[in-house]
Amino acid sequence: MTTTNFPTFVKTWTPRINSYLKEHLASEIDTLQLSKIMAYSVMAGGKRLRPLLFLATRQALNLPLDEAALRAACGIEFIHTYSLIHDDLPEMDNSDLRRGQLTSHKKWGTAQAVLAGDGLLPLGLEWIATGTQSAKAIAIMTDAIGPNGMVGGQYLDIDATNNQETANDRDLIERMEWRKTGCLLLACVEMPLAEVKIEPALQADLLTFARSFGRAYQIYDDLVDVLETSQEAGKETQLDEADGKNNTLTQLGVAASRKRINQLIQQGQASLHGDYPVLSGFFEILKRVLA
Ligand code: GRG
Repeated sequence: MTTTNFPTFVKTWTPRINSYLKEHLASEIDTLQLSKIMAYSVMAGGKRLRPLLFLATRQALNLPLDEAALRAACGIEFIHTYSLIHDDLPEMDNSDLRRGQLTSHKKWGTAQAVLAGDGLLPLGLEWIATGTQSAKAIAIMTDAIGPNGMVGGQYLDIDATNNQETANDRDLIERMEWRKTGCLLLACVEMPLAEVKIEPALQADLLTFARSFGRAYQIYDDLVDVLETSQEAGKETQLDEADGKNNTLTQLGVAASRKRINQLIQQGQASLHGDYPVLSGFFEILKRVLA
């Protein structure tokens, strides 16, 4: 079924993603307790934004939304969940709450949480490989999450924390936020694009959409930290300032950060030319933090 609007797309595909994740996490991991610890974080909710973006891009490009696509989409969610588990560790952001429940290390112990994340990363890559049958997709994903992508962004984030030298360095913070969060979101659009031959102009437009959304999403996430309660956000909030984090929000303040999100939304929407209502709907998520 082809869905033409974002809420219907989310309502249709989120339960399918959740069912596939639940069933296959249980049946494809033979150490019961490890599978339980991995499932604890994966199945705790989460918006499934990245698999939805991957599937919505496939739909926009008239690629099949079959079981193989669903498997690859769920592989992306594993990789995202690994990053959340590791990001929450005492040696990283030291968070107690994630997705409305205790973080993995708080519930199961640090070694168990590290291993649950370590298990999700290769399993995610395996699901993307078997789902897409594409070496290109794996290259896109490993680039996006490696030292020049998500892990590199996380490194820069830690390096910039409580660091006066970087507090006012806009370029560094832009690079850090893009790598930490934008790269993985961009990969969700790049992987389907790698499967099709389309007009270079259309390809450029879809990449502009993905870059605008990916860039805006980290600023949105940092605004959630200051504007929402823990209960509203499902994770601890009001942490970044106390932890000495440097980000777009600490550099520019709330009003200018909202302005930047608005600019990115306009840029991303313009690149879609009103042609892709499901992709365009992803920007609605960001509006939650705009006054
Ligand atoms: C420790 C080897 C090692 C690597 C660390 C932890 C890490 C690599 C990278 C972290 C990157 C990170 C956690 C970025 C934040 C991204 C972000 C905005 C997360 C929130 O995503 P949502 O809003 O959350 O989609 P849900 O819960 O809805 O999925």
